[in-house]
Amino acid sequence: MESKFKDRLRRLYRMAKHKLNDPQRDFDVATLPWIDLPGADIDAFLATYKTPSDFPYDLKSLLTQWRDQGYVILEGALPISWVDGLWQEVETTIDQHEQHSLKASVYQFNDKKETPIKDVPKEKLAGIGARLLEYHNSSVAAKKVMTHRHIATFLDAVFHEPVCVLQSLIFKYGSQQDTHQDFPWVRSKIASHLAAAWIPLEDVHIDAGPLYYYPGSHRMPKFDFGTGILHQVDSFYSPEEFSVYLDKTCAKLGIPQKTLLLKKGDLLLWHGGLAHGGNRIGDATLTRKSFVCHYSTVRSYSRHRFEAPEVDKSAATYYNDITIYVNPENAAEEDKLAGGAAW
Ligand SMILES: O=C(O)CCC(=O)C(=O)O
Ligand SMILES: [Fe+2]
Repeated sequence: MESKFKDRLRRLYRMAKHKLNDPQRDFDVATLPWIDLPGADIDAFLATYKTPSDFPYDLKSLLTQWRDQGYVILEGALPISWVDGLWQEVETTIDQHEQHSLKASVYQFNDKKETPIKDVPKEKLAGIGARLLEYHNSSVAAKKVMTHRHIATFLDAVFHEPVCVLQSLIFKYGSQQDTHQDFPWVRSKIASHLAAAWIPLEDVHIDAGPLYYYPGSHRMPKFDFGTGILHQVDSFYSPEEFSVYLDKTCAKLGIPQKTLLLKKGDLLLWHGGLAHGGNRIGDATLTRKSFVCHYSTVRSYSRHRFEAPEVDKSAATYYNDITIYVNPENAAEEDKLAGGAAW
């Protein structure tokens, strides 16, 4: 009893200390992307912005939807041959996993501790709960898909400064992730410089655990982990409490949950503050092959996070003006899957 009381006191003391340190409670207005600033004027932006002539969507309505709803869907943006080619390459990579050091995280195998796929049994890699991490570093095909010119055009309009790839994940099955926003975890210097793409590598079935999202939730009041808006190892509140907060606050604000049922070739782009998650898998025989890509700006993410502290510039390649840093942890395998080079 006494020790419980002491624990409580200790927690209160730590919380008070954190409050005094004045942790970040919201995105910094000084570095917000223009479109997130109060009164963002899309017409004024478009008056001087040069939209590529082959961009097949109405940029004005996309930017308006991004500003107000925190996401856009680009239907039929990607060549089906690229999407199929990428998945075939992933299947072969899983099949020949002993030849690859790219990493995976697998539920109830190495939970959260990322392991080279050569050390993960094939059945685990190909099963529910597995995700391949930073696959794009090994694959030219993945690099091409994640920087497709329509994605590049939209991200360029949103950030209006040089964009880079921050992180990527490949899933064969639904993630079944609880509701979350990405910015507390997917981190770079400027928390608001974050966007993501959800790219289906097959048509999404309703029973395969589709992604869900809350339109407009990118503008809801931010959750305070007790250590500010970013999740830290010593945060007082857990990801589960964060998730409950998001679901409850969206319900209170009258924001309905939407389910994402995209077709191969389509993609969703979402704002780093949009609340989303993965539905439960209704039918465990159904796959939900997908490629999730996170982007930031070069200003916010100026070098690869795995780089040694003394290195201030990472080697990089450029696709449609998007910077992709070489993964310094696995540089020998950068672009080793080169099939996409012919596309
Ligand atoms: O694909 C999913 O179900 C969720 C992925 C996700 O939330 C993420 O990678 O940020
Ligand atoms: Fe996410």
